[in-house]
Amino acid sequence: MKHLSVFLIPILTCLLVFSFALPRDPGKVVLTIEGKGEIKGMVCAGCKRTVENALKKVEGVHQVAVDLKEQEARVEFDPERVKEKDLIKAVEETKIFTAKVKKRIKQKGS
Ligand SMILES: [Cu+2]
Repeated sequence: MKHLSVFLIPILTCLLVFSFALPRDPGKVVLTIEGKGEIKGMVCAGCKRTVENALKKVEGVHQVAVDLKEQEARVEFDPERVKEKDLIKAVEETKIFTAKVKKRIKQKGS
């Protein structure tokens, strides 16, 4: 029995470490960014930064890429901590822009 645990403990430790190291499937969404009122949309680097910063501030957001030409923001986030409405709310809070979901990017295996 003793020699069995000599094998088991390293294996179990290994599995435990490995399960933490495995990246969890992130949530991925593309948001269409629109301007509010007079504002037509994102027109300059400042607009881009405003939207980027607003989204990056949301806890659980991993990555934000704003595309001025497409007027969209790609966001990668932890789906256990962030919901799409949190992202939309964050953009709304700029008081300059609004956002809506353009598409959800499916992960393989989900
Ligand atoms: Cu601007």
